[in-house]
Amino acid sequence: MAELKNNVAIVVARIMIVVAVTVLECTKAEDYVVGGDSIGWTSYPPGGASFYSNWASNHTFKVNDTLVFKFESGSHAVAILTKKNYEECSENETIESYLIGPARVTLNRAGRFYFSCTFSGHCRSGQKLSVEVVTGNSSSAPRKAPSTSVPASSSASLASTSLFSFFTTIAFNILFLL
Ligand SMILES: *[C@@H]1O[C@H](CO)[C@@H](O)[C@H](O)[C@H]1NC(C)=O
Ligand SMILES: *[C@@H]1O[C@H](CO)[C@@H](O)[C@H](O)[C@H]1NC(C)=O
Ligand SMILES: *[C@@H]1O[C@H](CO)[C@@H](O)[C@H](O)[C@H]1NC(C)=O
Ligand SMILES: *[C@@H]1O[C@H](CO)[C@@H](O)[C@H](O)[C@H]1NC(C)=O
Ligand SMILES: [Cu+2]
Repeated sequence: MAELKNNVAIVVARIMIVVAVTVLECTKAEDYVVGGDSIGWTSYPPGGASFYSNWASNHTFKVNDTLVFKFESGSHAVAILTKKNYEECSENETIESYLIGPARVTLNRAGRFYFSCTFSGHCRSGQKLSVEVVTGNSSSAPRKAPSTSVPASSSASLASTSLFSFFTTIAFNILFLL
């Protein structure tokens, strides 16, 4: 009987390790296509300047997630600006700029980022985006409900989630049998 309990304890410990690894995988960095796949990064987005802030409010961005700006090189660009220059659409004063589309920008710190197109007039017509980035831990970064613009690795997260419930169910069944 003692031996059986030991064996069960080992199995439960193994399951707990698998569950822990699965949970860690759920917090790995994701790619977000700015504005969604069909609109992308463009001047005159539908609804004007509120379009990209609405898009941003549909997501929770964590440190090391990547924004993918989809645009045609030579027609648009993307730059990181200061708050002041973002608000005033002074897109000629950039911190960092990306001229080749699609541009991948990793959100490498927590806090707020300000982006705009650097082509004349595009910022004022609504091609600007500000995002708040949170430290990537589960207590501070609850995921929002999935929206139409699904992040690229969501199928992986879904698989992890079902794996998680699968192993949790097994763990509870074994504990119940004890
Ligand atoms: C944000 O999410 C809402 C509700 O899911 C959706 O109707 C809307 O189109 C989304 N907005 C953008 C810009 O993706
Ligand atoms: C982000 O990535 C860097 C480099 O890969 C790593 O050192 C850092 O720990 C990561 N930060 C988070 C919060 O995942
Ligand atoms: C950017 O443009 C503004 C006016 O639109 C001008 O005052 C400022 O000097 C320019 N800055 C640079 C670095 O060219
Ligand atoms: C997780 O979030 C808490 C509360 O927001 C914060 O105090 C803590 O430093 C975060 N941990 C990491 C590893 O980012
Ligand atoms: Cu542009």
